[in-house]
Amino acid sequence: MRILSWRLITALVLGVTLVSLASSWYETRTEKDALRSDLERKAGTLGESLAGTAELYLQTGDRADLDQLVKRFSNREHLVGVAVYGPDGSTLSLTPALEAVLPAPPKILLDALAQDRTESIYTRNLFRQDYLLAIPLHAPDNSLLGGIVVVHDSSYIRAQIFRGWSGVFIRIVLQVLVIVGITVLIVHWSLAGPIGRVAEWVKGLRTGQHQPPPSTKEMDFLLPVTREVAPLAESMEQARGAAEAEARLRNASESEWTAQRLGAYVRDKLGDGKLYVVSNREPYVHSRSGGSITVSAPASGLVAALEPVLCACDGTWIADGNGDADAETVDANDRLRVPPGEERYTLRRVWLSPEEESGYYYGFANEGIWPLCHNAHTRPIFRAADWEQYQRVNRKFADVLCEEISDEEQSVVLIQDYHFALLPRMVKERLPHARVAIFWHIPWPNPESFEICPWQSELLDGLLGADLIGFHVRAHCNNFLNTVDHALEARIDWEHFTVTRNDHQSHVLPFPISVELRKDGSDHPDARSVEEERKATLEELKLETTWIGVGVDRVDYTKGIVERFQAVESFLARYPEYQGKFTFIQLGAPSRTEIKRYAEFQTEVESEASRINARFAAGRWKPIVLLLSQHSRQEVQRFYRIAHLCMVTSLHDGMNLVAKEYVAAQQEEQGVLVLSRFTGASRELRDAIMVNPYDIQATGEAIAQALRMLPGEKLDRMRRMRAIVKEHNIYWWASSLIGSLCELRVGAGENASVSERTPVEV
Ligand code: ADQ
Repeated sequence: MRILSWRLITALVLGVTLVSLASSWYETRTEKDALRSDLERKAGTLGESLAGTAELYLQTGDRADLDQLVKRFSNREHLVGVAVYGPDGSTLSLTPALEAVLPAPPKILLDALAQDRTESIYTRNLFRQDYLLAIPLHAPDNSLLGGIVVVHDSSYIRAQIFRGWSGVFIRIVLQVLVIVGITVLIVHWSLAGPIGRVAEWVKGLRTGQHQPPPSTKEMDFLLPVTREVAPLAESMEQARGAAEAEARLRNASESEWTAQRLGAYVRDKLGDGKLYVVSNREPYVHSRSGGSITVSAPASGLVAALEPVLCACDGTWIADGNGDADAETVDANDRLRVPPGEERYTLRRVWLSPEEESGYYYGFANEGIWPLCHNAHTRPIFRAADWEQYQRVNRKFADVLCEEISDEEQSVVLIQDYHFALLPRMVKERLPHARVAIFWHIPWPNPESFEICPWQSELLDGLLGADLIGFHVRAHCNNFLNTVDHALEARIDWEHFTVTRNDHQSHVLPFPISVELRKDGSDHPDARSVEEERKATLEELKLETTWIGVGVDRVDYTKGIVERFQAVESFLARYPEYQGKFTFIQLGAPSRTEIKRYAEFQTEVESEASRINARFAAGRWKPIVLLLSQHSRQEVQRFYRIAHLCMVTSLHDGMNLVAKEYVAAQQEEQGVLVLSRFTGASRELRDAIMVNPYDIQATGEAIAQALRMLPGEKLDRMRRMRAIVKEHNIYWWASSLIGSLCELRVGAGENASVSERTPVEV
């Protein structure tokens, strides 16, 4: 890059030359003055001494001595000669060399005689330059005897100055070269480098290679520019990303769903309608910490899926406000706009009393329905008091929902989970033209299991108020339809998966929930390699091991955590060569600890880990690391990334998002998933190693199989699973659910069938 133009270089050369010339002129002038004053001093000394002697000879009239004196002072260094004149200016004696130079008394002499004082002058003729000093001569009575003229050749001064100037020209040329050269180098290093890097960065942005701005350390002077360009770059990057995503979608025949595409799709489907989501858990929780209020978003797949939809169509999310600062952050109608800082949809909080919370949430939902729907051999507990609270809270939510719904005919309501089984009927009775769906996130058991619930008919009737009832997999839909068949008076259409009861039709369909498969590495912001990440994590855990397995769960008896630990024990006992080399890291988020069974289960998990560790641990190695806390999303991602295998051994699970999260995090495609057959995820992720978690020895064998699997096979399996998660991601789930609901005809004459949207056999 040429930073200095020729015009700048010429100006630089001229400037340097002028400065050099001025300083040289000053130097030579000083030198010339010094040489002249030296000559004048020498001439003055000589003249004074000759004048004394000449005065003596003139008084005695001794012409011979006078001639002798004049002759003696010739041909000395730079001295041309001496001439003595009478008071009238007549020549008395003259050095022969001066005969040609002073054919007549010089004017300077006549001036000196006339003024009676010493005079001097520089004269120049064709060949030489002389210095003439004229001194009047006096008798002792001070009468004028004549004058003496001393003549020096001063040409050497000119010659010396001339020689000096020729040196000056060479010096100027050298100075110009050195100064211009140094300037060019300095400019290049201090300006061209940083400017070049900024230009490269801007070029990268232009050509789509997004890089962080160059370091500001060496380019403070460019900070204003980079500060302006950085946000510009960010916007460009986002715009480019959106455009590329759009283009990709078009190329992939619209097979990949993104938050943006989902937003646009739902806006289109809803038209002028409004969307309402009801869930127990809220998307933003306000808490007090010290003197201030902080807001946090729970790490939840559900929130991730539904938030873009609400943001896109400005809907309303109704949820239990259980943050300790929630009440302080709502308006007079218990509403607030979220996400914080963006305010794109409304969060309406519902307040529950401790009795309601305890009876509805901990009691009926989590001690009753949860174990009822999971075949995990924990006995459900049904208390009439809890049932009372459950109905009461469902009514409370129905009141709030009906209060919020502004236009019944245009409204779309998505109710989430087993906490609100009665809500669909309650809403539909009051607003028959609203479109209502409920998504059941946990399994549905067979009719014989379900019928132990004393209020099975009420629960089923409540659910059948919905226009659409969603489960993760077909088997759960079938179980639900069988249960309805078994327990209620209703017409079931097995071909179209509908139930008609009291002239109302409910569609029952599978919508396998999923996660987002990010390709941009934003879950691994520090960009460490897997190997570096693994090393750093083991150092933090003060652990030495070669192979890592991971499990990530709420500490819940349905997740098969104890069975998993026992499988690790069985594996290490059967393959002792892995003792000291394989460690299983379990992230366990304490959950529902107010419930006795959960508190006991957590103790059981801890003691099982301790027992197995006591059996095998040696030095800095132990077989099980149990990290009991709610980890951040980044931390969970980190463990997914470093793990050679992930174990999901649920005894029964609606879907299990951990299995899909692990697959989504495996960008290097070298991890192996060990997956329970009893999860919804096992219907889609068929390339996992399937296990029956009750079979401890076989699950231990699965660990061995995973660790011994060849890289090529790992890659093939993981690639296939990633392709499935990528295509059927969380946005696809939300679009299928909302799209299906919007296709239904509701109200009078409702009998439209919904096209099956689930392309995989679930
Ligand atoms: P869950 O029973 O909660 O969900 P799951 O689907 O596995 O089970 O989701 C758990 C979520 O919590 C995952 O996102 C996981 O990363 C996170 N998590 C678990 N332990 C954690 C920890 N220690 N720290 C931080 N995060 C942790 C219910 C049903 C499932 C169904 C989902 C969604 O029981 O079957 O898949 O809803 O519909």
